[in-house]
Amino acid sequence: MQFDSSPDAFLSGTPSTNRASAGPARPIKVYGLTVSPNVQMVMWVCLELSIPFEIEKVDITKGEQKAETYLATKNPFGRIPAMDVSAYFWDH
Ligand SMILES: N[C@@H](CCC(=O)N[C@@H](CS)C(=O)NCC(=O)O)C(=O)O
Repeated sequence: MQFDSSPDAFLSGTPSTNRASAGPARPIKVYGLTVSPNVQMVMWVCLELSIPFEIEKVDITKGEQKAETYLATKNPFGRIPAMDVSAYFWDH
């Protein structure tokens, strides 16, 4: 498997290879900031497994991880990353 480790591939969430057997996959959502090491770990695993993902920005420097909506719908612990994998897995 070829792994594209370029910053562009990393930040775009575009896997370097296509899933061999699956149909068109809707990307999972990763909530957070790409400068966060914990978010980067999720991105890294997605890229290694060719799981498409998109980053939805949650800016912890602005306290967005403690916003009422985020706590209620994404992560009650008020941290990043949080992930929404439903669209990806339910499509397969
Ligand atoms: N993996 C742990 C740690 C996540 C974590 O510590 N994230 C940091 C950013 S790298 C964070 O959200 N910090 C903001 C805060 O704790 O308010 C978890 O998911 O609970």
